Amino acid sequence: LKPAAVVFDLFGTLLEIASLETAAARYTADASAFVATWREKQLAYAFASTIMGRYEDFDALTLRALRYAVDRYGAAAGWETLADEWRCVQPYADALPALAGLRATGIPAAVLTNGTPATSRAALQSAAMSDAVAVTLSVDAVRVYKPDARVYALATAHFGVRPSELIFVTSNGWDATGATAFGLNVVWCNRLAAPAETLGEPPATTIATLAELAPVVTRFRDSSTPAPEH
Ligand code: LAC
Repeated sequence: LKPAAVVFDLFGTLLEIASLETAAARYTADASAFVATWREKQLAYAFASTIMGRYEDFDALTLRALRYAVDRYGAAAGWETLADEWRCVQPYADALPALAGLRATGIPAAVLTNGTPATSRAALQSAAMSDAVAVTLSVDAVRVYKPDARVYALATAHFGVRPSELIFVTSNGWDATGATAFGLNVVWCNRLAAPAETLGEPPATTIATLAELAPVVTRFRDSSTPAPEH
């Protein structure tokens, strides 16, 4: 069963959020804790705004979360410019090789992200991934955030396929839970060796880095059943 596409989460999966620490260190003492809180609040506001039915785009929520991190840790004047750093988050070292390997299989790569169309496009451009990613789908089209089913439906609608015909790759456990619930063939790239999520069904496959993705995709393509547990 040739997958119609391999759909990737963007921030945290292809792009390394910890790379924001370099810019943050110019404004605050504990850059690591600052960025971790910034990301945690960015996601918390995405979840909360969806549950409340009060959508704001990811750029707006990222700025609100940044302000929270500044209030929590302090930051030098001019910290607002840190919000623009999401347009140039560094790629993981395994990301471009994995996209190149996918290109060799002829299966298109797509991105499905909480990010706004503009910020996601800029981030892919900055990471030299624009050519490798055929299409970028943003939650902004449905004004709710992952793991709402309407987000994953953007991918099945775009490709005109059933969930079982797509592979979805994410490093975020909560995203893997949501995509699995929707019926996508999920590859969880457990980069941080985190425990398995205890909510919902486990992902079809777990890998440690994207270097392990090609054999998973090939196995999926050469079998009629979803990619087996890795
Ligand atoms: C994304 C991050 C928020 O959707 O996981 O790109």
